[in-house]
Amino acid sequence: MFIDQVKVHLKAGNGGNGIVSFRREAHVPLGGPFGGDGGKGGDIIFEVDTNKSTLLDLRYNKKIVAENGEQGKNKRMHGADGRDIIIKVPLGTLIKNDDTGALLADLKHVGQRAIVAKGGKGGRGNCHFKSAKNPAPEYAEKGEAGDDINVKIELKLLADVGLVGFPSVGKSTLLSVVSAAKPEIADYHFTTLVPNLGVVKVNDGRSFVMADLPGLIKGASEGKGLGHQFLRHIERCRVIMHVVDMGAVDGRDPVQDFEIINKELESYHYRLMERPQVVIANKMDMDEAEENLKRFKEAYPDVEVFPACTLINEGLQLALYKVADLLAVTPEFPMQEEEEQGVLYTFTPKEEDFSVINNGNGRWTLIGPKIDKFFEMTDFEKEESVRKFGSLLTEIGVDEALRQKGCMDGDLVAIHDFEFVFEE
Ligand SMILES: Nc1nc2c(ncn2[C@@H]2O[C@H](COP(=O)(O)OP(=O)(O)OP(=O)(O)O)[C@@H](O)[C@H]2O)c(=O)[nH]1
Ligand SMILES: [Mg+2]
Repeated sequence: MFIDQVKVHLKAGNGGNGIVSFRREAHVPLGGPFGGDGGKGGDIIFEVDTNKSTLLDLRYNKKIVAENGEQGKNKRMHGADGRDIIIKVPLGTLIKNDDTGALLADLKHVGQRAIVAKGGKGGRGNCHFKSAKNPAPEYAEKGEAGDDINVKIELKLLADVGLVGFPSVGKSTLLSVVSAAKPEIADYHFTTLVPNLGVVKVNDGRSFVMADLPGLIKGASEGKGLGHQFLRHIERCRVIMHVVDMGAVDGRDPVQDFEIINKELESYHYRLMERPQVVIANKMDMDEAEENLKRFKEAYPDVEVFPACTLINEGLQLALYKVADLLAVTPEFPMQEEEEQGVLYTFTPKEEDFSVINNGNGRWTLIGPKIDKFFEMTDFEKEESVRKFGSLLTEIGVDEALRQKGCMDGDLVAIHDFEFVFEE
């Protein structure tokens, strides 16, 4: 089974602690602070590797942990930085924060790298805190914690051209004769479970990446067959090569086939029908092929068709020129996430449940979406409901937060127009 989605927990290295130490040497009576800084925690970096085509290696690696920075050393020496971890992924990999859904990296260029989980900074040793007032500081900073996130890694195949059609129409055969790819070819349906990529070189020197995709069937856009999970791989293809079996080897009607597949592309929500199509009339060596092609042309007079016999690589060169021409004039289609997200490589901070505002004179205000929600759900006429409201606030940490900010017994806390007296 083709792995195109994996969830992994990433823990970047923590920064090492700075240390407290003092210079003690013979003949140096007042040796000052001498504690060094902690090292930086290791980052977790994702990098495009064009030799990879699946996320398979990540499947068994549920948690990836980068090394922590070492703590600082005496004599102002830095602790060693934690080693970074570099995870190689195929071109076209998307990494999302699994908790918030935010897109963290969109790896679509050869050699591209993205730091997805950042290691913590090392804490400063006490040698940094010396001042006239405090010539011998007894404290040092702790290291910063490294990012700790759950990510969802998705692979969207990155091909310029996608081969689309019913099962067994000869998509993989086509890819195998125009590129060095060696996909499995057989006369049973759904031979291709994993999309294969091949680099196609046209005789005039132009080249592009082609993907053979698993066969589509009627209802694929609603999840039937294997089509559904792979339709989204077509999203990034700029041109579609639509292969039709003119030999009608499986007993279907090629005229209908063409319409059914286009309907599926249309029903899928990624505007797949907006991509230009190059139509291949395959298996022209079969007896009924000529007759079917004639009917096909009558049914779709405006569609340019390239008759071919992929088995012996016949009739494909013109179609490949056509693809290269179309690629030259067809821009990339923005993907759904990009349109929604706008910005890439952003971390969305977790939304706070509430905030505490100090109004002075022992008066405080609480605001925030969770508080509003509880507030709306509470009937302030009923004692029990009010009590429940109180315990919900405690549950999300309101008491603790108020106390931390300096709220004292007897202070007044307001939520909208409701006020209560704070007591421990
Ligand atoms: N007669 C004839 N048979 C062909 C031709 N091209 C491919 N075939 C045969 O058609 C069968 C299916 O070919 P594949 O290339 O595996 O078809 P596919 O579209 O990739 O099929 P799936 O991966 O199952 O969707 C194989 O038995 C091929 O040998 C052709 O031009 N003529
Ligand atoms: Mg195939």
